[in-house]
Amino acid sequence: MNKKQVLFSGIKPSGDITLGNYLGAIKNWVDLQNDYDCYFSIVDLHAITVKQEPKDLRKSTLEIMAIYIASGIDIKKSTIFIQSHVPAHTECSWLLNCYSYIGELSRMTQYKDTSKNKDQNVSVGLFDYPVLMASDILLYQTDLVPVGEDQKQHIELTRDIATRFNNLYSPTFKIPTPSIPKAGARIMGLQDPTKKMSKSDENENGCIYILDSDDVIRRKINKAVTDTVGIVQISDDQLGVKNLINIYSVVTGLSFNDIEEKYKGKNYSHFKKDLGDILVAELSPIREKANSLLQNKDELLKIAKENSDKANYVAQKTLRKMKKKIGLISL
Ligand code: AQP
Repeated sequence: MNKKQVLFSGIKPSGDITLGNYLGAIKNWVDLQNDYDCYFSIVDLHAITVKQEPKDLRKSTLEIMAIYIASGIDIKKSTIFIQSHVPAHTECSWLLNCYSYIGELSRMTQYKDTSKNKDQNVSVGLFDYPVLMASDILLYQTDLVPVGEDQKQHIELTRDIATRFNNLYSPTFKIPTPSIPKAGARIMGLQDPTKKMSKSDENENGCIYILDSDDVIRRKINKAVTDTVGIVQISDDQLGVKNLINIYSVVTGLSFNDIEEKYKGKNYSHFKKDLGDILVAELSPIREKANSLLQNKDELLKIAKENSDKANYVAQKTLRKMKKKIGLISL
């Protein structure tokens, strides 16, 4: 039997998980886990590149873990672990820092966007985030990295760093390929459809959170920004409606055409009511299961421990290889 290819992906616990994280990442992972040897991490070390309240960080970390499992990630098939439980990530990151250039990191769009309004309080960690991300990926000899469109540049950088290291020494890392889902690649904010839906958005009405109650989901969809055109159609002049159609399509599997056809002659409130129902049907079983898992924190921590042992084993193997090639003496 051929060995399965390796897949790595993760979400950072920088707030409550949104519909964007779910449709752009988790939902796709559930299908991919049958064909790949998957590592799904809760990347807490990435979260602290911007300020986090310790109690919120702890809460979000466990919530993400519960949401992964509740969404259908099977711990018998996939490895779900908390990044800081595998010290190889930080060690590898230091080593790779020495093979990464300030110029290439300065070109990262996400860094430029996140640091824009922060002036002197931008941490070195925020700047260096892509090198830690490269470490996350390369330690597992990853073939495929499913990410949203916004992360593509970081995967390209990972490939550059890995190729540079391989050429300098000898083949050490697999060169990973990004996989951008066609649908759900970019879910936009409900209040500002020119910006992607983000956990850290200060306007709660802009995001649907996976643990939102049914009423809140329906209310947020009802309040979502639309326009005065009044036609349910895909148009770049109707960004709010376009985003809602995209969400509808990713959840139901219906094409944009099917949806336009279905809502011909119907008003936005009719369309929004249906979309609210569709999202409630998708998310409420996940919320209920996640909340029930969160009742038993010890069990979640036990899963985290077992899975991090597995991740540690694989990551250490790559790290040892790196150190040897660099010329570091091992005991
Ligand atoms: N709006 C989105 N549409 C589609 N995919 C998205 N992802 C995030 N937002 C959307 C995908 O979710 C995965 C995990 O993301 P992350 O938490 O590691 O980082 P992020 O992309 O920075 O997520 P947020 O929600 O925007 O967090 P904050 O606000 O803290 O920066 C990735 O695959 C991402 O593409």
